[in-house]
Formats: sequence, C-alpha cells, structure tokens
Amino acid sequence: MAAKPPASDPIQDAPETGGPEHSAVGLPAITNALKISRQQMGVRRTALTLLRVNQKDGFDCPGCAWPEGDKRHTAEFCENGAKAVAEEATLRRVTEAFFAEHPVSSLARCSGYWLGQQGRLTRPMYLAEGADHYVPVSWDRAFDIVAEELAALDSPDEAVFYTSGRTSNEAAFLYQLFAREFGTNNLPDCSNMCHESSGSALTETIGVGKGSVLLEDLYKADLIIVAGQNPGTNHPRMLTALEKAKAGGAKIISINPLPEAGLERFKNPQTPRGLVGGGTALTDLFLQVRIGGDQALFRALNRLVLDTDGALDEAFIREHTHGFEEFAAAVRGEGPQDAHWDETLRATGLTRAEIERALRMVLDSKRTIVCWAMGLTQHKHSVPTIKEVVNFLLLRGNIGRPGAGVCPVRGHSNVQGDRTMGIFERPAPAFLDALEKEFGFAPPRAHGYDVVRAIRALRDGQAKVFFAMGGNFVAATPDTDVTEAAIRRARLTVHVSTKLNRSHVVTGARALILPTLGRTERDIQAGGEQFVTVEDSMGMVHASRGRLAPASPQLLSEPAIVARLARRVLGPDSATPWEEFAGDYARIRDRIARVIPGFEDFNAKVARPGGFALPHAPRDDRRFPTATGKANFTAAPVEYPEVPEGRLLLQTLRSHDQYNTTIYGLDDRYRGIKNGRRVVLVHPEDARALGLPDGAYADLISEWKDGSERRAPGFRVVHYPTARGCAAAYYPETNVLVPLDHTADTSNTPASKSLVIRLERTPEPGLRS
Ligand SMILES: Nc1nc2c(c(=O)[nH]1)N[C@H]1C(S)=C(S)[C@@H](COP(=O)(O)OP(=O)(O)OC[C@H]3O[C@@H](n4cnc5c(=O)[nH]c(N)nc54)[C@H](O)[C@@H]3O)O[C@H]1N2
Ligand SMILES: Nc1nc2c(c(=O)[nH]1)N[C@H]1C(S)=C(S)[C@@H](COP(=O)(O)OP(=O)(O)OC[C@H]3O[C@@H](n4cnc5c(=O)[nH]c(N)nc54)[C@H](O)[C@@H]3O)O[C@H]1N2
Ligand SMILES: [Mo]
Repeated sequence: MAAKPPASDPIQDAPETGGPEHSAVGLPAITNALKISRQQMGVRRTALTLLRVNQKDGFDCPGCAWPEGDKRHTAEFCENGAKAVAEEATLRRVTEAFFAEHPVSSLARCSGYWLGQQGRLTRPMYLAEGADHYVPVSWDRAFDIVAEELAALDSPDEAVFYTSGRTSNEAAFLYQLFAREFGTNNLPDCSNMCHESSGSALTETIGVGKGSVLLEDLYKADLIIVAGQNPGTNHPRMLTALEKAKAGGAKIISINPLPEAGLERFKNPQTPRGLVGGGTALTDLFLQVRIGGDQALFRALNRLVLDTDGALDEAFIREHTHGFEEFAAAVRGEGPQDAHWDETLRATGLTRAEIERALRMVLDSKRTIVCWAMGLTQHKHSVPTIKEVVNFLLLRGNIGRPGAGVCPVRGHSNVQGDRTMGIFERPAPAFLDALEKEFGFAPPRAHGYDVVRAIRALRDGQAKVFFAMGGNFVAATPDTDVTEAAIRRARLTVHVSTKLNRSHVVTGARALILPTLGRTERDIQAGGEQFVTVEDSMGMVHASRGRLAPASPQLLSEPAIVARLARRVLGPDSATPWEEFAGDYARIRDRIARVIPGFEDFNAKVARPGGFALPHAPRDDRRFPTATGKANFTAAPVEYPEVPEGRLLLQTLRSHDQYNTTIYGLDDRYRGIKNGRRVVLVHPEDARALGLPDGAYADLISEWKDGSERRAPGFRVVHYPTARGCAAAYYPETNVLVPLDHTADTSNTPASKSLVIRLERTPEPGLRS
C-alpha cells in the first residue's frame, strides 16, 4: 500500500498550539493508542497483540527499557508502548514494487515520517553503484556483496559495525563476536548518544556503569528526584511506579526546564480514579532549572548538606568512600556561602527559597533515589554533572541500601543488554580475555570508534564500510549535513532493519537493506521455535517471545543474519559454530554463560517466569569495584553554559508522537501542539524581547565556538512556560544544528541538549513567495 510521495514536501507541517496540559495518560491515552494501533494493524490484530505485551509468556515491549513489575495487569501497556508495537506489527508492507516505483533520489526528499508510514520491509534489497533504484537480491548474494567489500579493505578497522538498542542479547553477542573475529572493535552504538555519560560517571565513581536500584526500591524510597527526564512520554509505565511510591509516602522533586505534564499529575488508566477522576499529583516540588544548571544545583545542595550538623552518613563515608576530605575542601574552597549563592542562582535560574525547600526534603529523607535521562546526559559537562549526583547520594549513604540509589533510566528496550553483551568500542580487557579463551582467537585490543569518531572516520575516508544492526544512523546522529556527506563517501552501507528510514536513502556507493524479524514475531529456526532475551534498565534479564506471523516469509532473524554473514566473511577457518548458533539460540546462551559474569546457568535462570537480576556489587553488598576499591567522591569545577545577549539555549527533545527518529504522528498532546513538528518553544518574555510574537516564524541558527553557523529553517515560535533563556525543539529535525565536535567531555556524547542559538524571523509559510 505505497502512498505516492508528493513532488515537494510530503508532510504538511502546519503546527497549531493550545498550551500545555497539566496531567498525563487517562482516557485520551487509551483512545489515541487504539486509534494508531487500529490504523496500522486492524481491530483483531490490535487486540491479540496488545494483550501479549510484557506478559511473562509474551514479548518484551519494543518501546522503552522501564522494567515490568511482578504483578502484571492484563493490559500491561502504555500508550507509547502500544504505538511502538503498532509501528512494528503494522499490516502495511514495502515490497519490491515500491522500490521499482520510487527512485532513491526521490525517496531522499521525503520526510522520515512518510518513509516510516510505508510499512514493514519484506525482502533484501540492493542498490548497485551508480543506480537510482533498489532491486531485489537473494540473501546469499547480499552476504557475498558484504564479504567482497570487507575483503577489499586495507584493514578491518576500515569497517564500522553500529548497533541500535533493540537488538536482543543473543544477536548482540554474535554480532560483537563476528566484528572481533573479523578484527575490529569499531562497535559504536546508540548508547554513545544516550547514556554514555551515565556509564562514564558511574564506572569511575561506583565501579559499575549501571543503575543501582530495582523497581521495589522505588516503593521504599522517601524521596525520588526525577531530573532531566520526561517519563509521561518516554517511560509512561514509570508513572505507575511513581504513583505507587507516592501512595507509600514518597515525595517527588522534578528538576526540568519544562513543566512536563506527566510529572505534574498522572491519571492511571488501570484505576477508575485515574480514568474518570482527577488522578494523582506526582511532583511535590518542581525546580524549573535553567538548561545545564544541574551540576550547580547538586553542588549547592551538597554544600548545604555539608554545612548541616548531623546530615552526613559518617559511618558510610568512612567505610565505603574515598576522596571525601578533598571533596569537602574543594566545595568549601569555592568561596564564602554568599558568593556561592550568587553563582548557583545564576547557573540554575532558581531562587534561594526553592533550593532551601529542596534541602529540607533531602534532609527529611532517609532513603533517596535520583532518576535521570537525556536532560542530564547530553551536555558538555554531563559527566561531572552525574558525578555530582553521585556525591549527593554518597554524602547521606544513599547507595547500596533498600530504597536508595542511582537510577539512570535507559532508552531503547535492550540498550543496556547490548552493552552487557560486549557492544562497546572500548571493551574491558577481562571481557576480551574471556572471549579469547572461549572462542580461541585473539580479539583486537585497540579501542574502536564511537559514534562521533565513526562519523569523522567516514568523513575522512578512513572508514569505508558501514554496517548497522538496526537504528537510523544518519537521522539520529548530530550535524546532519556533515554526517550525510560522510556516509555518502562509504563504499558500502548495510542496514538490518524492520522499517524504511532515511539511512536507507542516504547511502554509500553501494547499499543493502536486510529486513529482519521484530520482537512481536515468531522466530522458527532449525532447532524449533526460539525466544530471545533482553535486559531492562534495572539489570533484570528475561525472555521475549514473539507470536505474530512474520511480516514476510523472506525475513531472517538478527542472529541468523549475523551467523550467515559471519560464516560467509570468515570462511571455514572460523572455529565458531555459527550454524549451530543460528539453529538454536540456547547454544548462544551457553556461551554467554561462560563469557559474561552474572550469566552462569543462563538457560536455566531465564526459564523462570520473570527472569533474573544481574549482580550489581554496590547494590548487593556495598562493594565498589573502582580503582580505589571504594565509592569515589569527585570534585570537578562547576560548569554551566554561557549564553551571549540575544541568544537562547536550545535543547532538542522528543514529542509525544515519536520514537526517536520514528514519527508516529504530528501531535504532542501534553505540550498542546498539533499537526506539526517544526515548533520552537520559547518563554513569552524572552520571545517578546526578541520581537517574536506567538505564532511568528523563524529560522534557528546555532552558533559554534569556531565561528561556524548551522541553520534549521521555518519554525513556528510557540510562547511556552520553559525556563528563562531556554528554548526547546524536536529532534531529529534539529540535528542539523548540533556541531559534530560539540560533545560531552569524557563520554563524547553529542551535547544535543545545549545549543546556543539565535532566531531570525521569517515570513509565515503562507506569505512566502
Ligand atoms: N515514546 C517514546 N519513548 C521513548 C523514546 C521516544 O523517542 N519515544 N526514546 C527512548 C530513548 S532511546 C531514550 S534515551 C529515552 C529518552 O527519555 P527522555 O530523556 O525523557 O527524553 P527527551 O525527550 O530527550 O527529554 C529530556 C527531558 O529532559 C529535560 N531537560 C533538557 N535539558 C535539561 C537540563 O539541562 N536539565 C534538566 N534537569 N532537564 C533537562 C527536557 O525538558 C525533557 O523533559 O526515552 C526512550 N523512550
Ligand atoms: N538531537 C538529538 N539527537 C539525538 C537524541 C536527542 O535527544 N537529540 N537522542 C539520541 C538517543 S538517546 C538515541 S538512543 C539515538 C537513537 O538512535 P537509533 O537507535 O539509531 O535510532 P532509532 O530512531 O531508534 O532507530 C529506528 C529504526 O530502527 C529500526 N528497527 C526498529 N526495530 C528494530 C529491530 O527490532 N531490529 C532491527 N534490526 N531494526 C529495528 C527501524 O528500521 C527504525 O527505522 O538518537 C540520539 N540522537
Ligand atoms: Mo536513547
């Protein structure tokens, strides 16, 4: 059912606005989920599929990585989970006729939304050098083409193997094994753009780059701080957990430049009160921080805690931490309290009274959890910011006991598992030793490229083959023009995908689309029906079993694709039993059990309904496997973005109707935006000072320190109650504004939440000639 792509802009982006909502979910969420699901799947399939999401014998929701509770509702889904499922289980199909009709050059002018709406990919397709149409290709021929181009490289390090976060543990383990047997650690992943800053900060300070709380901990907490996260849209099931935590007496502080509806009030669709009543107020204290002001805020709280008699957990600090004295001296050395306040208020945009109120809540709490997501990780100073959060928790002994800890809330449903399986450009030597011992080859030891370095290598001609296990690299990465030009220099680009996206139409000299099974689909191999496993944001590993008939008989599973490709590329010399792995995923799990700590008896443990928790030394026994053997206090200088006169600080974020680069629709219900995505949210006072009435149109121009500028044209200005001096607009449309070199220190994550921009007023679209 391919719709004709219109000659010019295929999507009528004509935003209308009505002001933000003050509560989330409730009946409209169900109505909207069912509407989108029925459009994609029809009535019967909608019912069958949605009943299976996140059930113990069903499939893991391909939406977010929030954990499932132990007691499950019949419909353990949320609006956005339902949309993610509908997107995959859609009845629409992209066939060879579609590619015969549409040349790549015209598809490259279509919006990502339109491309995604065309449906599921159905067979392997090949774009030959110089050709403008993809043509069908057999799986064997497709693997031959990849093998040819890999064999032509001067070094295995001229190949890049990207992973998005939906890939199962089994597929991820095989994929990294293949890349390393081939000879490279070039395994960038979406994590590099996502929670890498959390991983960097946590590994150094507590010794494990993952969160330290389980779902039960939220129900035992006195205080939950949600910083830089919009769970109403991106982790809707977290609202149920927050509601339950509140019922148990917890208080919630939200730290965000935007008043996000989901954090204000939650109408739980599983309860009558939530469906027809007023719902539950979630946030007790809203700190409307200026973008990038979080490190200063936590530093201020830490200083106040240090100066309060009896506020420290001295026994914990003495026994379990390192660097406290230096930290305390550095904080006090920042000058007298008064000067410190001035700087804090400037950096955060908050009042002293607000911060003192937060302090009282902090001191009243015996068990505190801090949750965060992209609002903390995508800044230049994200790693020191998250380390300051760790300092904050360490001061009062809030790590490694029930109801307390760090909770980075992960994005993609298996992004955490992929990393556990070894998808990492800087693998630990112990991991490589274990691979070497188990598989009898010498894995490469030199670090590989992360996402940003991979783009530079492609741009500079040092990488020539780009292979992606899922994702939408050209749309998700920064500096769109630079990245697209870099990708076009490649000899070959290959995408293992479920849906059509921009990365299929901005390609290297040759390109392949390899269509694969999704989570919702039945996976039958030589050894019978298979299931896969995933790890959620809290380190729980469990099985996922699809039930739907595959979108096409020609799809291969991700493990089968990797196994067949590996055999073709590595030849009979590879001692790895690739065929056996593809035939029976339990054989892959046997090997994971022998290579990765915590997976001993993997097959037996995962057979238990609900799965098992991976060990986490700080959480389980207050052991901190860091360089010092203790939890480390760190005292980085406080940073925050400086914004010149007449400029704003732009964050790029998600609307309610998208999953990263997958656009479900053109509305952002909670923010009162309809029918369009090219909007920029600006505080009314700032907008007036810039001479921009509500509804005016403007180009966004980012200004980078080397003097270069980048432009995103034609955004409707929306007066919106964001923090002063700040602005917000949707990604991926704004990725064009993010300079490739604008990354977080240490983690190298694109700093896509703090861009200095100016707005240039333009005529309304209708008035342009
Ligand atoms: N439906 C849906 N679910 C998703 C996704 C999706 O696109 N759609 N994406 C998935 C993925 S991969 C991820 S990583 C997560 C993302 O989940 P989120 O991190 O919630 O996603 P964003 O939309 O980027 O929102 C960032 C939030 O941080 C706030 N923020 C921005 N800058 C700052 C700051 O400097 N300080 C503070 N304190 N707050 C700030 C923003 O106002 C916003 O509320 O969601 C996952 N789940
Ligand atoms: N400016 C800006 N840029 C950002 C962000 C931001 O906040 N602002 N966020 C960053 C973050 S947090 C992330 S995680 C990245 C996301 O980066 P990616 O993970 O690369 O992007 P997605 O849009 O999630 O990828 C969607 C595509 O994945 C494919 N897909 C879906 N399911 C499957 C599957 O089961 N198997 C396979 N093989 N393919 C599948 C489909 O073809 C779909 O088109 O973007 C980053 N980019
Ligand atoms: Mo993410």
